[in-house]
Amino acid sequence: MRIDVLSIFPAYLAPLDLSLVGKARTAGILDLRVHDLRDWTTDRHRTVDDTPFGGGAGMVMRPDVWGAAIDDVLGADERERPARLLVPTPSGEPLTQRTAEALAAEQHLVVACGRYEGIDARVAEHYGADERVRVSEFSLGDYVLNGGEVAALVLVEAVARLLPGVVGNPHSLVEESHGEAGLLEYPVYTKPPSWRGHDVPDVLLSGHHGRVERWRRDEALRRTVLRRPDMIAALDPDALDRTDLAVLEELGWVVVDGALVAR
Ligand code: JFB
Repeated sequence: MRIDVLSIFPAYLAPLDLSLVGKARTAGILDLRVHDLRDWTTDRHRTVDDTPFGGGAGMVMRPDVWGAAIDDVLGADERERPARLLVPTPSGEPLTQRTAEALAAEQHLVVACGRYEGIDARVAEHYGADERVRVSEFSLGDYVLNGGEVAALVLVEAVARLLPGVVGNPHSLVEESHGEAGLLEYPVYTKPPSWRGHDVPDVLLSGHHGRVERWRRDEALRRTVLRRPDMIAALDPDALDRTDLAVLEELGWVVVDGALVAR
């Protein structure tokens, strides 16, 4: 997979040389190119922003600079298999594991990291009508950042770890939070069995695989009820066993008209 990241702070993307993403790059699984947007400016001051039409605070990034940069990183062959233009913005659709999975199946991603008050809206509009690319404006969550670079880091890491050959054991991908189960992960423990008076739950030392599995499932349900009731409400009750439903009932969740609701 090829990923181009465009930013006025390319140094912000330096962590992508490290760890799993760095390994994917050296292994040739990921061709990641980070570019300085100012390379596409044409004036002496390398200007990327200007004042907003209609007035208001702050500055807006100019569409002409972005257009020149995006045109250059898009290949001539993109009509066959459109590239994906990903634009982090606080007003975008939430980035989810499902998004990351879909993007991991693509050939070419372009991430346009804005700063200031964001990128002139005509850039997304223009490339939205361009056959070579599909545009997605996405958000990391409901809090305000200063620019798109952190979102680009998050996106690249979330996608790169799904590429075949990047994460050692593909089984570890299916069991994790936001995987197929629709639950948060169960708590994990390692040695020593007793640490500062805190003991590893006996069941995990019992060697009884069936009981371990059931305990983990109960803990996952418990955590999800406490931390992410929205995920409980989204569960399909038909995908739950009788013990799941009993645990949920104890935690105040019952099935009404085929859906889970808090009592
Ligand atoms: C992303 C950004 C800004 C307008 C602009 C570019 N979850 C998120 N919060 N904030 C961002 C984000 C994501 N993804 C984000 C790109 C840009 C913020 N800004 C600053 C702040 C408020 N309104 C510029």
